[in-house]
Amino acid sequence: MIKNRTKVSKFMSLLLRHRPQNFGLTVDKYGFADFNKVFDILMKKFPGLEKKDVYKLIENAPNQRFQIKEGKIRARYGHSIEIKPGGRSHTVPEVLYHGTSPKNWGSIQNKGLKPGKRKFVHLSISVKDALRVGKRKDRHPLILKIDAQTAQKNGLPFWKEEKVYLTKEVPPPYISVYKDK
Ligand code: HQG
Repeated sequence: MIKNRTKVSKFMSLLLRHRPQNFGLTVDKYGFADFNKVFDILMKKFPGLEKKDVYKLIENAPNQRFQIKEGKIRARYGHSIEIKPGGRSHTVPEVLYHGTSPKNWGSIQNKGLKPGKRKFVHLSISVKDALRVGKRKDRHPLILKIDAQTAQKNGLPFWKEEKVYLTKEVPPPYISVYKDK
């Protein structure tokens, strides 16, 4: 059993979302890498790590960061490397949410949501998830409501990765501040 689960998960994010090339790892256009190669790289950094630890870490992650399929592994979202999202544009719920720092609101109002260092804007399916994401940025995050269905009707593509929706950007007309009833 591994003790440093968070460290392993963070390192896997670095490997599969941001810097595969730094570790001699090749990923395909969807971001999939050979699981055994990833495991070899992980073992060098975390001696004693076993494959079952990695499987368990992936299965137990509440936000389904990684996917293992047919001997390959990928990060489902969060990339700064160029990847194609899996599958086609998905039908979206009427609204999606985005948790951010209140400091960003002025700029978001002007420019809309932009992917920043990542390749996609990340949207949540619930206020609860958006709060968790926003709390990474501010103790009292701002929750934004995204008029996703209208945006999709007007041609914006969305891709679903478990509980996260990805899109290229969200223009200001589809964004408002979420208010608790
Ligand atoms: C903000 C985590 C100013 C945006 C989470 C966000 C998520 C703007 C920040 C996933 C802006 C980028 C992604 C604009 C966007 N002006 N600020 N025009 N447009 N922003 O970390 O969405 O836990 O790259 O609001 O769970 O916070 O690692 O994106 O605050 O699903 O698995 O720019 O990462 O996943 O921050 O988080 P990030 P995010 P893991």
